[in-house]
Amino acid sequence: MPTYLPAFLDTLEAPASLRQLIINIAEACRDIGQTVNNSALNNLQGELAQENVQGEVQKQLDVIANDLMLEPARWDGLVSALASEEMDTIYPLPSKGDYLLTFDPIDGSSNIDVNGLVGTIFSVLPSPSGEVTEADFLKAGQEQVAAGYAIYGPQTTLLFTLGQGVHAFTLNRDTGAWVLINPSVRLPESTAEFAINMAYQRHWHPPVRRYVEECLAGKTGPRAKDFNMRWLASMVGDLHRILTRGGVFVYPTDTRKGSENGKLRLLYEVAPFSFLIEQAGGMATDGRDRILDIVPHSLHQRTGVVLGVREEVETVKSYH
Ligand code: AHM
Ligand code: MG
Repeated sequence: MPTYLPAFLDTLEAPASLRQLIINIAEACRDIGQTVNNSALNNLQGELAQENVQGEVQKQLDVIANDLMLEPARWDGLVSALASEEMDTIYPLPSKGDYLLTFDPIDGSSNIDVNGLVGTIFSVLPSPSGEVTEADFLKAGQEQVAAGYAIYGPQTTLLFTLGQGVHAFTLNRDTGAWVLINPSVRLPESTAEFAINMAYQRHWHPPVRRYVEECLAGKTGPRAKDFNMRWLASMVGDLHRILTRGGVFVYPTDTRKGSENGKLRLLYEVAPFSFLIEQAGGMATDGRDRILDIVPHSLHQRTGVVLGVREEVETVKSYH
């Protein structure tokens, strides 16, 4: 007998409101996945003539997926405010729910038009009881009560954590039900696979340069093993592979103008994945410090990131 999402959530120690919120997010992700599947048929590919607050050109799907994530929160009474990669400021709701929800509606947007991997990342923080301001979102990642992502690949898969391990579900596309495929996702102890965009090599700082050079040196180098490399230009895709079979993901700060603080956003990309990776037995840092200890100073703050199998993340850290 398959185990479905609501029944599995009942086995976790969490308030009913949080369990319901995960169900609602999963439903929104199912709708986003369907929209992604049909995007070419419905002329939903391509860019809009507008940019988000970070100066990135928005795709049609970025905006539609953003609305699909907002939709359930408007009526479910569980969320008091939201923040997203695609919204300049926070989005407060009239209802005073227990939670704040942050998300990246379509991560890996550059893959949309090439039928590559994209997904949705989310993070849940406790809400204050009174009026919500941006400052209420600026909490260290360790205050998250839930985090997860959906990936719209050959299968539609959802992984999430409520701080009791990482759980994986796959969508039955015929019935619309989320079916448990792994109650406890764990990272292996070691790996021989790294993920980094090599095109920026000349801009890297010495510790990252050293780490990658040593991986590339293979069996006869200081690491004494051959490494493989993968880069999907989709954090969701790369991290899903790492959560499935191990690896390390590096998107460092570098010397390019605008990349001094890295590319990926702390609140709704890096913090949720760091929570998941730690819960799966891995490690997540900005190169030096634990990501989940960093207190953000702004909503769309960027950070360098090294996360995945502990041994590799420790190695990069030791070079800093
Ligand atoms: P996005 O949220 O606008 O899609 O940007 C984030 C993505 C990550 O998914 C991916 O790891 C990274 O940007 C790829 O960047 P680059 O093109 O510099 O390799
Ligand atoms: Mg993103």
